[in-house]
Amino acid sequence: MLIWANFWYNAGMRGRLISFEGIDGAGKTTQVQLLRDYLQKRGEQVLLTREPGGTYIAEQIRQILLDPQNKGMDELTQVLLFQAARAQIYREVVLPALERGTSVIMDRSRDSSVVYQGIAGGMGREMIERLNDVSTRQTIPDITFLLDVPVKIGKLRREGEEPDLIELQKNSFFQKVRRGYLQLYEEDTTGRIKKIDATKPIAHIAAQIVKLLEEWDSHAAST
Ligand code: Z5A
Repeated sequence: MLIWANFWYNAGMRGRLISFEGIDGAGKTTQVQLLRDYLQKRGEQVLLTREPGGTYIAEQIRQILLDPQNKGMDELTQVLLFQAARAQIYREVVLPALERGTSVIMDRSRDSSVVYQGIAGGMGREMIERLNDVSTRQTIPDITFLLDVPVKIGKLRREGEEPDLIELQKNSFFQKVRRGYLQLYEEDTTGRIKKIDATKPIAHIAAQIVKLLEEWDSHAAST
C-alpha cells in the first residue's frame, strides 16, 4: 500500500493538505518537521509551512498579530488579519503546490481561527467559517492531526519563552481553546480530524501520525 501511495502522490495527482492543530506547546512544530522528514525520505515532494505566516507578506501580518505591544487590537481586526495572512499563503503557496502534486503540511490552519477567534474569542463559528472559505477558496485539509494536551502541560513546555500577544490571554481562554478543539473533533463526521494524545513521548506520537496517514493514503487510493 505504501508503494501505491507513493506512486499516487508522485504521478501528477493533487498533493494532500495536512494540518496540525492544538494549543501552544502541544508539540505541533516538532511533529510537522518529523513528518516532513519522513515523507521526504520516501521521495515525496513536500512543503512545510505555518499560519499565520509562511510568505513574505503573511510573515509581516504575523508580526502585527503577535506583537505584545498591540494590546489595543480590536477583535474584528484580529479576525481579519488572521484571514488576510491565510488568503496570502493559500493563494501564493498552498493552492499552487497542491495543484502541482506537492503535499503541504501546515503548522496550524483554518481550525485555529474557528477555535481561537470563533469559539474561545466569542466571534462565532459561522462568520469565521465563511471567512475561512473565502480565504482558502473553500479548501479544507484532507487530514488534521489534533495534538491534545492539558493546558498546564502546554504551558510547562513553553516555560522561559516570552509570551506573544495571544499568549497574554488568561488561562481560562486556553481552557476554552482546548475544549473548542475537542468539540470540533467530536462534531467531525468526516473523520478528517485525528485526535492524538500529545502527552506521550515524541517518537510515539510521530509513529502514530505516520500510521494514520498511511491509513488515509490507502483509503484515498482505493476510492
Ligand atoms: N492563532 C490564532 O489565534 N488564530 C489563527 O487563525 C491562527 C493562529 C492561525 C501562533 O503562535 C499563535 O496564533 C497561536 C494561535 C494563534 N497562539 N497562541 N497562543 P505560534 O505559531 O508562534 O505558536 P503555537 O502554534 O502556539 O506553537 P508553539 O508554542 O510553538 O507550540 P507547538 O508548536 O505546539 O510545540 P513545539 O514547539 O513543537 O514544542 C514545544 C516544546 O515542547 C519544545 O521544547 C519541544 O521539544 C517540547 N515537546 C514537543 N513535543 C513533546 C512531547 N511529546 N513530550 C515532551 N516535550 C515535547
